[in-house]
Amino acid sequence: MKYSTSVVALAAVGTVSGSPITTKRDISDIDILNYALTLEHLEDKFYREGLANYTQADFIVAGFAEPFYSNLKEISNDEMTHVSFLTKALGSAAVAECTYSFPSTDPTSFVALASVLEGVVSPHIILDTTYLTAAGSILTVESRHSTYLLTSQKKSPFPTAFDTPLSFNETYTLAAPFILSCPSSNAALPIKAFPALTLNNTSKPGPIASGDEITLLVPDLQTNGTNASTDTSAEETEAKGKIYAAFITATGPIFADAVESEEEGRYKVVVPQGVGNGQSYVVLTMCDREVSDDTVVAGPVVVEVGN
Ligand SMILES: *[C@@H]1O[C@H](CO)[C@@H](O)[C@H](O)[C@H]1NC(C)=O
Ligand SMILES: *[C@@H]1O[C@H](CO)[C@@H](O)[C@H](O)[C@H]1NC(C)=O
Ligand SMILES: *[C@@H]1O[C@H](CO)[C@@H](O)[C@H](O)[C@H]1NC(C)=O
Ligand SMILES: *[C@@H]1O[C@H](CO)[C@@H](O)[C@H](O)[C@H]1NC(C)=O
Ligand SMILES: *[C@@H]1O[C@H](CO)[C@@H](O)[C@H](O)[C@H]1NC(C)=O
Ligand SMILES: CC(=O)N[C@H]1CO[C@H](CO)[C@@H](O)[C@@H]1O
Repeated sequence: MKYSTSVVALAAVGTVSGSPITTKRDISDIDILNYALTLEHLEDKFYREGLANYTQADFIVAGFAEPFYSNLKEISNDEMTHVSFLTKALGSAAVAECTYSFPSTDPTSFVALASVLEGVVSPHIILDTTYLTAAGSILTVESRHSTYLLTSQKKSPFPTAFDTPLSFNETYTLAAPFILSCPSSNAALPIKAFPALTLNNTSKPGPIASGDEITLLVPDLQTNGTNASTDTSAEETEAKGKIYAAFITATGPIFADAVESEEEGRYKVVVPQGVGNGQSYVVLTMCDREVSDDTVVAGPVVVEVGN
């Protein structure tokens, strides 16, 4: 589970005066709670659908141990509780559930997607101390869900010493593909999704290791075989400059060249040394010194690394 550096940073700000950590604040507490609620709604609906789609017997046939189904019910119940907690805290400002589309088709792909979603959903910067406590206590439960789901898939329950910090907009980019539409009465949040980034598994089967070449695709930029010669949109122009792949880690991004192939929107990247095991988050960026919302071109995408 990716934790929010912001929550930790704020804990530091609250207790250590003259802390070097500064937090950019262009988003209100209500927006932040609604952002958290947006992600909790998505998780809540996902687990309820999964429990409706698959029976206990389905999970056993797929190789999950006997108590998995009842534990899944508990996870689902936790998400429902998070939704009602945040909805109550926000009162009439609370955003409502949206409509979603989840690509899982069987118990195994459902659990794999659950593991990705648990890594995505985390409460972020919440300044008010009341909310900070609540956010922290939601966070620890979500990370136990994540651990349980990883273990159930026979993966390492704690693959790295640090979890990955992502910005609001990067996190939202991972959630956005599952959100089809939201009620028009929901307040518009000051967040946006970057263009989607996907991984094409061209190399060997199994997890990806340092030194492997991977292909990253930006579907929005792909011209699908036709030459859009007159298209000079901002995104296309940006993509013409030098592009890097940044593997985001808690100790800072690790950059690699992203070489665009003849076909637009396809980038070849050699996975750099030093990327931790487990779910790694990769963005395409215009800069090889830092990753910020001003430099990200597309992504993140989750890449499973096993060195
Ligand atoms: C549940 O099944 C429906 C109908 O097949 C499908 O559209 C939906 O994506 C499934 N949801 C999950 C979480 O597996
Ligand atoms: C996220 O994107 C929105 C919309 O472009 C922008 O206003 C906001 O500043 C971004 N968030 C951060 C933390 O940069
Ligand atoms: C993904 O890679 C395979 C194997 O190289 C290739 O046949 C396929 O066209 C690629 N898919 C996309 C969307 O680029
Ligand atoms: C890549 O391929 C491996 C093995 O073929 C598969 O287990 C993994 O899920 C694939 N990853 C993605 C992101 O498609
Ligand atoms: C697109 O344009 C390039 C450069 O002019 C050319 O080499 C390529 O064959 C064109 N592709 C298609 C599908 O027309
Ligand atoms: C520019 C364009 O039309 N891109 C499309 C190419 O195909 C992908 C996958 O089908 C679409 O997602 C893109 O929108």
